[in-house]
Amino acid sequence: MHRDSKIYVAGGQSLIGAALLGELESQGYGNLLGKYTEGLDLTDPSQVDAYFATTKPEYVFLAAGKSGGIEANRKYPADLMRDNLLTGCHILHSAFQHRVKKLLYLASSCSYPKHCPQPMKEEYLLTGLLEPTNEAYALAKIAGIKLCQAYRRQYGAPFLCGIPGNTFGPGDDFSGDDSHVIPGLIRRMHEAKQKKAPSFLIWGTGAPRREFIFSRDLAEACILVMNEYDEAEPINLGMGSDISIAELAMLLKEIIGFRGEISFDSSRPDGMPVKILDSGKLRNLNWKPRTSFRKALEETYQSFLRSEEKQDRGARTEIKLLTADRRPRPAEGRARTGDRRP
Ligand code: GFB
Repeated sequence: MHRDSKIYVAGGQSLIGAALLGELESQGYGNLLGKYTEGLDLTDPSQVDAYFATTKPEYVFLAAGKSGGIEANRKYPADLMRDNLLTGCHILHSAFQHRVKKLLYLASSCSYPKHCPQPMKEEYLLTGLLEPTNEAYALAKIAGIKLCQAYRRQYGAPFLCGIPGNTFGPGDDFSGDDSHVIPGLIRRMHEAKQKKAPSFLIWGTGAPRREFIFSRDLAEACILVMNEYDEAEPINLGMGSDISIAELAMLLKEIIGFRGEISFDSSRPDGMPVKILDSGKLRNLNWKPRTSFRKALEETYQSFLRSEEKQDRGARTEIKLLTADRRPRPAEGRARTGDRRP
């Protein structure tokens, strides 16, 4: 990519998409698309094609498609699968039709089998059954990988696939129940701190291990891959270290300042027992994460606090406006008087 190349980040409002736009901008790429595309429905092929025809992007990062944590995957498997299948399908086809120079499709580490040897190498994809809690979403992501490879094989399309670890960062979905573990724990633990709750319940046993990657570091890795990698085989995008959910909860407890006890709700599912990527190929491109895990968690917590403050301010303004609405306004009085005039 050149600094003036036209680059489209599909899913620019998603956690990874927004981080990509931010990182591209800070590296001096100035011709970016995807920041303001709220009206565009990526599950509609005609809208996607019209967008490509009008904007003519040269490079595409495909970070679109709904995602969510273990509970969202339990509640909405159809929505997650359909959205990711359609989005992937239409963007890949339009990118092929409009001859983009390169496209990087972002899959997910849940595409690997439930009982995969660890760390997971790219060649272990499709060597075993998937984790049931995210099977629908994972199948859609695998279909995306396979579709990229099929376009490459049949038409020589310059499509790449990256497989990120569990991503987190500022601007994450902190909604609580449907979020991934880091933003979900941040919200729930912060609320427990505010209520001075004596204890806090972690979902599952706390034993599963996850490899997390900070969204800004991931964005940097994606840009490097776009510039330096050109193989049909996917490339893992991981930090290289992992942590148990129980250890993660203790770290967040310290950062958030929650003083109660931590306990575990083992009636809830654990999901995959371990998910650690072998990111040797990425290391060979000379990539290393810049941000320490603790600093990345702190930055994410600060972003949560800012978003809460913004919401509180919004709610206060709304209350003020409602109260003001109920007061008789001089203008209204004048209008009424005026109305009575002949
Ligand atoms: O991040 P997470 O929702 O998804 O959960 P997965 C990771 C682990 O944290 C699971 C536990 O063992 C959860 O049971 N956990 C503990 C919590 N407390 C909480 C909490 O408050 N919220 C959440 N969300 N989890 C997802 C897939 O799997 O990984 C998606 O479901 C996606 O499809 C994503 O691929 C990367 O890592 O288990």
